Amino acid sequence: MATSNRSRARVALRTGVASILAAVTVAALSQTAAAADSLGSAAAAKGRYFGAAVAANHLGETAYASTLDREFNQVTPENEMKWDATESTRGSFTFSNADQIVGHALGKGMKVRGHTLVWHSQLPSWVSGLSATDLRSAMNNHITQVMEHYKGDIYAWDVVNEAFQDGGSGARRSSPFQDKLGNGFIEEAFRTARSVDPAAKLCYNDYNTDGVNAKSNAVYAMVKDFKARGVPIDCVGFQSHFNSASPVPSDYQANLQRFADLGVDVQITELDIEGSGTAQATNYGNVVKACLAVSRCTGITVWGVTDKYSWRSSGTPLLFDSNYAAKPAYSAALTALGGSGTPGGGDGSGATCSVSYTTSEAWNDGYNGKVTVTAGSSPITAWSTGVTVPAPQKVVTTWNGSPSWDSGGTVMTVKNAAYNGSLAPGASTSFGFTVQKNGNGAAPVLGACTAS
Ligand code: G2I
Repeated sequence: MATSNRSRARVALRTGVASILAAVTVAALSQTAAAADSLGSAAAAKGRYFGAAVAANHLGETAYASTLDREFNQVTPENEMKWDATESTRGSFTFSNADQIVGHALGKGMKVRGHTLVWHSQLPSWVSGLSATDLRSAMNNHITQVMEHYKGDIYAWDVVNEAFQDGGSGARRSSPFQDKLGNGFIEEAFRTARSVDPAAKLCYNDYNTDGVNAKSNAVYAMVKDFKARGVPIDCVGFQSHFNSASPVPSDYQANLQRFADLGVDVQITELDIEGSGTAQATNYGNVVKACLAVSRCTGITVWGVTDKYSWRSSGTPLLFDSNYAAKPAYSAALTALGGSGTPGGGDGSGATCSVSYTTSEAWNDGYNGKVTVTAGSSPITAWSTGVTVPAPQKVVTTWNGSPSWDSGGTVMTVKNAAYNGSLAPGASTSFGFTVQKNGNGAAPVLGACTAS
């Protein structure tokens, strides 16, 4: 809240100082500053959610959890609900990692999408060894046990994932389910799912179905048939993993619309777009606009919080870089949603920094600490961070930074010196300080780094 107020004050200050700005521009700026300032809140204002795939093992990382909690209002467990994670041994169910994600999400008021009940991948080997009769009962039991466990907690399930082949055939993909149970396995999975949790939305989810093509035509025909025959299906997920070989199709919106016209909701379920800068930002903006243009497109999920942990990290396909700095793609997505385009109501510059600590020297009753300050993906002109030394330690001197202390000399805020505030994206500088231990050898604790 304090940061946000300070940021708004900075925006207001700049607005006032720039007396050459026409009145109409001033009005536009103040409107921008007051707009929704997270992906989730901006999407909610449009009656939609904006979510991210989440991995349980990163929830303990402060920057990961705080970015998730600040920006998103829906989560999809990235791997934790898959068959190999929940039933690696037949009849023995493990929910601890998925429970961690669901607990976190529900505690923050986020929706959870269940991913996924029946999929050929991440399938334990015992499943592929079963006879048809046995496989049918194992599939229905898996759906039943997992859905029972999460009954009431999951707004939508990817009941069946990726059951169609790539390419022009429009055929079903070979899998233990397809090969032994035939086409009817999808219908059976949906009927079982409905009987277990009638309140959950039941979705079919796939990739390379984002535009009109042979594969999406085959899915379309299946959904049309399901609706005609009363097979329970509520939604279709379009994964939307894009890169230069598989760009955002020009008929993306039209394709979403034709499915919506069958009487199902549509969702963008695993969005990531490889690239960087303006090109990536334009693509993200266009995807968001396509969803907003289709009234039954009820939400967008990006496939990860940060490039740092993306399944294709080297393609930097997400909205936050590996230092959790918001990328131009973030601003484009937020702006398309009608938000301010700046993370957490930031100052609009995109300036961020991170800090790390090392002890450079230590002796009997003292040590020299070194803090490295690194700019995020935008250039910065000033930085500031907190350093707390554990009492009764006392900071006796600092260099390469401009400190202010509390009265006890244990908490200081260090701002850049006149000569080391400006850093290029990703560049680092450091400052140092000498501490008198006074009998306590514990290391100092750093506060968050803020930049402008
Ligand atoms: O491949 C991208 C996605 C395509 N649609 C379905 C999604 O469920 C799928 O997600 C990815 C996860 O993002 C990866 O994290 O599914 C992959 C597996 O098919 C996941 O990768 C696996 C690795 O292959 C394993 O080695 C690893 O143990 O992640 C596991 C957990 O980290």
